[in-house]
Amino acid sequence: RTRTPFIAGNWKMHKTIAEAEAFVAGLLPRVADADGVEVSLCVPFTALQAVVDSTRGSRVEVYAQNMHEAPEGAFTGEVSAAMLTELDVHGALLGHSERRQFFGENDRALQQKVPAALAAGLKPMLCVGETEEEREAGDTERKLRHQVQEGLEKVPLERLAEVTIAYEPIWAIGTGRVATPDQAQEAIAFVRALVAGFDKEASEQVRVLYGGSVKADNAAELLALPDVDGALVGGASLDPASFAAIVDAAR
Ligand code: G2H
Repeated sequence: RTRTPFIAGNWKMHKTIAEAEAFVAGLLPRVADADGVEVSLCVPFTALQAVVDSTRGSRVEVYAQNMHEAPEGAFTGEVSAAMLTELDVHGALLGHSERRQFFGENDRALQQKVPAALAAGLKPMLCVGETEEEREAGDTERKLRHQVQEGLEKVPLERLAEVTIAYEPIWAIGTGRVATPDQAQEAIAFVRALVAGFDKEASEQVRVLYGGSVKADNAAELLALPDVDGALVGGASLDPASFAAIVDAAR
């Protein structure tokens, strides 16, 4: 394999500082030997500093779950890239389906957010995926094409390979309904082909993750697929033992 496997946990709106610190204490010994796997946690803003401090020197990188595209301004409730880099945060999850669904985040904002993150020194993880209705209507590829093309459009070509893309079919998120291996491979290969439309070489380097009800017992099968470079894990990332088991499956 030429691409480093990447397992990211997305805590969503879970964990106080105390709970986050207890999680890290449980996780670090369990992933100390996970050589060759990139591991990150997408953490609520309030616990970022604590998780950065408690994971320093480990293999675990820390991502925010959102970031505003502007450097500063009258955007009440939002957080800028500089506010994140000041805390030594490594990256930012961008365009998670819950942000799109509940907070009106759209492709136009993401077109700004992905390059803004890169320019500030944050690793962007762009989330894409179709709804159940879109899949049933045969619109999966059209939706993915739109989201990937908009999200990457303003990224300088020489930095394209630094973007991670998470393919999360919305019907598989938090539902226990994981995509079949065929569905995951097909959609992720399609996402990679879309990246090739910008730059062939970058498409071979970009990591594309699968997300949606990944658990310790289905991870190995998904991670063995040729185009699947890792997983974005929600529910199963809340417990250190189950998250570490998924990291283990990527080795
Ligand atoms: C999809 C995923 C992580 P879950 O949102 O982002 O969540 O693993 O709970 O389906």
